[in-house]
Amino acid sequence: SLVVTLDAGRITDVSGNPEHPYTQGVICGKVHDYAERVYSPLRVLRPLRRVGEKGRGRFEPISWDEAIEEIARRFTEIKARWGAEAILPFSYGGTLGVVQFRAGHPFFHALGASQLDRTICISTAYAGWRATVGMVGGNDSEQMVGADLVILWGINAAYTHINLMTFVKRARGRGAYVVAIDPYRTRTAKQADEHLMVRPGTDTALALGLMHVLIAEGLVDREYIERATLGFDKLAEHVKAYPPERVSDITGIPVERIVGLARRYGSTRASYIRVGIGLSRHDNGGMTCRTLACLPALTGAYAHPAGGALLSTSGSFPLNVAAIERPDLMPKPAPRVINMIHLGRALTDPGLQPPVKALYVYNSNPASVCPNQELVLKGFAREDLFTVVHEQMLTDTTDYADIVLPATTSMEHLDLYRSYGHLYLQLAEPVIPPEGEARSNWEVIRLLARAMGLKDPHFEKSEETLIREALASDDQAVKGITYERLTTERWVRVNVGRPYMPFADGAPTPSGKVEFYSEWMAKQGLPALPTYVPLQEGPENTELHRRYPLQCIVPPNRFFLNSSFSQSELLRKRQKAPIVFLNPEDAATRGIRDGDPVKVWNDRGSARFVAGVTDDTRPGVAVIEGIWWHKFQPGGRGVNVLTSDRVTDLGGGPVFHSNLVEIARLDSA
Ligand SMILES: Nc1nc2c(c(=O)[nH]1)N[C@H]1C(S)=C(S)[C@@H](COP(=O)(O)OP(=O)(O)OC[C@H]3O[C@@H](n4cnc5c(=O)[nH]c(N)nc54)[C@H](O)[C@@H]3O)O[C@H]1N2
Ligand SMILES: Nc1nc2c(c(=O)[nH]1)N[C@H]1C(S)=C(S)[C@@H](COP(=O)(O)OP(=O)(O)OC[C@H]3O[C@@H](n4cnc5c(=O)[nH]c(N)nc54)[C@H](O)[C@@H]3O)O[C@H]1N2
Ligand SMILES: [Mo]
Repeated sequence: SLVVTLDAGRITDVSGNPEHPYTQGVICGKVHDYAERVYSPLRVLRPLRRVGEKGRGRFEPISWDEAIEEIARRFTEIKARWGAEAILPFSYGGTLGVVQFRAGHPFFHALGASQLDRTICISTAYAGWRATVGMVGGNDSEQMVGADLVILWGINAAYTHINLMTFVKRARGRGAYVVAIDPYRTRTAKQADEHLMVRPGTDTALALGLMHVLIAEGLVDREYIERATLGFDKLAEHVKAYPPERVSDITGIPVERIVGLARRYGSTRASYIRVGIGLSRHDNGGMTCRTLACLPALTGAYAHPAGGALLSTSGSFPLNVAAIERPDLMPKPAPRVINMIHLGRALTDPGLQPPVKALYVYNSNPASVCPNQELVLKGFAREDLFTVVHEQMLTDTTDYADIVLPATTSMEHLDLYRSYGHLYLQLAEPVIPPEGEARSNWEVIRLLARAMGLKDPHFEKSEETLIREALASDDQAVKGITYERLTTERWVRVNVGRPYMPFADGAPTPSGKVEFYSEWMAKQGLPALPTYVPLQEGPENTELHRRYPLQCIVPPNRFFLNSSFSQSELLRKRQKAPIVFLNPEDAATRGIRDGDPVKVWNDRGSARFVAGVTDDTRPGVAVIEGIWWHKFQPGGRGVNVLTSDRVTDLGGGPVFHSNLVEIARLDSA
């Protein structure tokens, strides 16, 4: 929740709202400087039409009428010649507002366009979590303040969930022992009492090692297991195969640290595990999340008011989103589905029928954020592809657009916000009028619907009406939370009670229990019990590892939000340069010194970085934080030329962190 200060109609300051129970007055640096973004010299202020080559980003201004007329004409032609599936919408997280996030859905559904499977972030983690506990939820993170042990597992909260750190610090101030589990020493790990520098992609093995000790030493809660779980006897037999010695070999963590953490965890019922999405971005990421969700069920921490675990609170906001998405407007049979992380393939596959002939991008910067960037850019460069990009900024993606449309920021449009970290719903009203000729996602979709002759009354609705319809859900968790309440109270906690312990007596799985043993996993072709499955692209792939001996993880940096804020000169300066961190040992064998320009490459591509030599990362693991727009990166290519468009074990998500590379000094490369 933000407090925005205006002077003569201009934003002069943005700060965290001290009254909001989760924000508590704290916001991150990038949002503090939000005015810089709203008034950025790279802001799109008028509709634009391409005049130069694709990729050059050269445009002439046109009117809204001309832009909408041209898009409607091209969509109509493409639909007539190739069928509506030749049109593909592409959108993701530019705004997570309930209306503006899914504004395009009803239009593209009614058109019969290809559907987009939005897998790039949470699909894998959520699928894994659901396998064990049946819903995407967990104990309220505010309750962590009362915990005696906090484990931050694969989450760099100091960068990515800054408000969570308020509660971590309070817990620690009360005497809680804080453990961070991450392949490198993040800013979060530096604030913890203990850091386990796990080898990327081996967390399942680590968790199985903990389970081995917990069960062997009788540090489990028999009563909770009996009452609320399924498959304990099978699990107990199974984890005998994961003694700490074996787990130490797999994870790179010393035996005594594994045993130590297991004993600490087993003797603390007020233990709170906060799991990040990061560790799901691996070949085996779904299995990892499923496995971690089992741990609090062994000790009974799920039933402790200051214990348990959380991946995300998304499942606690059962809004009526169908009222906004309108899947009923789709023709039958439903149009084909394209996985968003296969954008490059979809744009270049000669066998795809019909081919993708038109792309409508909003809320996303796919030229920067999608894996296998070389293939994505090859697709974007197609002269016969009609690309529309609705954007706030002149990004790497708008450089390839035929038409660019100016978008409002969250300061300029109305929306309803839920959360994936806390339990409050909130309304945000515009604080300034749209800059230039900017329009919100929903306004543009309404214009397009009218221009394409779509008659459904849905396209007459206002943003406020859509919010009211989304709130009109029968679910107990949001019952009684009305538009009026939100305008007067500003934020409202969902009706889940306090303390919130959704798995205290079981879980909404098929068996009604927390499932150590999962039939559903078996149906997906995966082991039914938590099992360590090595990465496809990791050291166990010895042939590939010989050529590319470094595991390269690519987590967020501090001052960007995915590729957003890369437009800001101020924040680019704070971020210094696109950096690859590597261990002094790996640097020495390659003759690399701190600050050297280097190239990082694999079979998918090559990009340039500055070497950051540090023992914050372990030998064999390189770290590239953040996504710089590649137009600001020397060599014109970004981190995602290195990442693969392979899918994970569950949910069709990306394997951003399962990535083998080699690094060399630029002058010798
Ligand atoms: N400043 C900033 N904040 C952000 C974002 C941003 O770009 N910048 N992005 C936002 C978005 S969209 C999301 S989804 C969230 C993501 O936020 P997080 O849930 O924190 O996920 P990641 O940042 O991808 O990864 C978190 C940590 O997982 C670690 N990791 C990688 N592989 C492994 C592994 O095998 N095991 C373990 N234990 N750890 C591993 C990474 O090193 C990283 O420190 O953050 C949001 N917040
Ligand atoms: N290497 C690497 N790649 C990653 C990740 C990583 O950690 N490392 N993280 C992945 C993750 S978790 C995610 S979620 C994705 C995110 O990928 P994206 O969803 O593409 O997120 P952003 O890069 O923030 O780009 C969002 C764009 O939407 C625009 N925008 C913002 N608000 C609006 C609006 O209201 N309307 C319109 N039309 N546009 C708007 C912004 O200006 C911005 O350019 O990236 C993924 N890619
Ligand atoms: Mo994300």
